Amino acid sequence: MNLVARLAEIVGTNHCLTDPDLRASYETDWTRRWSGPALAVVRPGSTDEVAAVLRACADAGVGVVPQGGNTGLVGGSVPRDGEVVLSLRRLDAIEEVDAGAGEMTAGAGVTLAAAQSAARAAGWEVGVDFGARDTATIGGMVATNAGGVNVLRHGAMRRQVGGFEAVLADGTVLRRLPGMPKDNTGYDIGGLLAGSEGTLAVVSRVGLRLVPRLARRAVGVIGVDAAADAVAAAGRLRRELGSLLALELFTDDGLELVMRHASAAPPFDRRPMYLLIEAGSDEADPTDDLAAALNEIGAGEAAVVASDPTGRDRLWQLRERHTEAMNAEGVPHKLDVSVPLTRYAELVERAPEAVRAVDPAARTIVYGHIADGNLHVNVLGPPPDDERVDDAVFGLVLELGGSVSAEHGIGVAKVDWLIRDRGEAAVSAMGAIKRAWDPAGILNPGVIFRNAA
Ligand code: 2HG
Ligand code: ZN
Repeated sequence: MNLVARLAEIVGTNHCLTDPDLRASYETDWTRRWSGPALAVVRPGSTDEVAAVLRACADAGVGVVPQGGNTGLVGGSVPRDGEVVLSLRRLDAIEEVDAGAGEMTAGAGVTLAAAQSAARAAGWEVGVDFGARDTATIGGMVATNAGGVNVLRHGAMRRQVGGFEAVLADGTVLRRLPGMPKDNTGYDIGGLLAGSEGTLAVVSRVGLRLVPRLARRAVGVIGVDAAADAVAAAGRLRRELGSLLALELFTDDGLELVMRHASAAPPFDRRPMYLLIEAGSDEADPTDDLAAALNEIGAGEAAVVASDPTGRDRLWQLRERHTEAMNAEGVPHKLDVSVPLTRYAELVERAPEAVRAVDPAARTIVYGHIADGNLHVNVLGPPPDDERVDDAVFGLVLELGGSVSAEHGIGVAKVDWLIRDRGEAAVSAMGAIKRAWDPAGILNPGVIFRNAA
């Protein structure tokens, strides 16, 4: 029996997609920068089916590209060259929310938004949040160690993983659910899976460690004149505002695009840059604290604070809709980088200059999670395969002592830069792990490593 027939037998004909029209949305990434043909898209409905699919692909020596919500930005979840796309979206059951322990067991295909609703109903919250919440899945978030807007308070996805279930390339199932807050029994496999980008195993279920729900919230936006002022303000807010939950940077160029494509209105007279600040508390309303902190840092007239859900959401849209506004303008280069906070202002100033040096007509828009030293450098204009843009920005980042991937991963986009960032010894140690877990190199070939096996 050929592989496709065997896969159809495992998951059912309806869930083994070979028709090009049905495969299309699984074959192209969200930015339209990466796409490739899949042999088939399979949508297993259970862990056993995931294991059987992997065994069948291993027997046939065909690569497998695991895929969650396909919201990744580094080309790690779309096929390159006739692999089987393994969509985990049907594993969408929230099996258990333990309100006493603050834990949730969820299938890999549960969306972040669904996990958040279930957590909130039990008085808890998911520690990670970001704009693609309606589509991104918990399994994909673990596989990519997703970050987002609350990392400064709760850490990235790795820190939310209490337990896991994952399927190795040969179909073996590893399970530690729901997991325990303290567990020092040998290697931390859940921690290793976080950020492995589908190259070591396929995450099928996750034991999430929830964080307390901070139901009372306030959001502020202030204007600043320069990146150095934004960094200084961010430093003070981190020290002085105990209820700080999120601290984001965007510029007037970015706001301009958001206004054009998402019909948003500026909160006050335009300034070169803006900081968005969210404070949260479970008891006292944090609005006064936030307003006082913004006053202390001299925000003056260029400041606005909202406590009601609609007003908060309106302010958040100014930052969250950047990604979609970029996409509406064209196919952007997306360079997700981080540097030590002491070099952040320099990065914000110099990244556009570095891009201009290779393409004077390019438009560079930056925004990001300033408290984490994380900047999203988006470049519009140069064609997606113009590597000079990526080289210019990544070269600058390494000069500033930073990382070429803060939260989006390596995918296929940054494979050549991994070694320059981490060095040969570290990458060869990673390669040894990859070969031990997936000797035939069938899991997400071409992601993280150029030659998987
Ligand atoms: C964000 O922070 C996401 O909005 C997407 O990580 C970043 O659009 C981007 O480059
Ligand atoms: Zn981000």
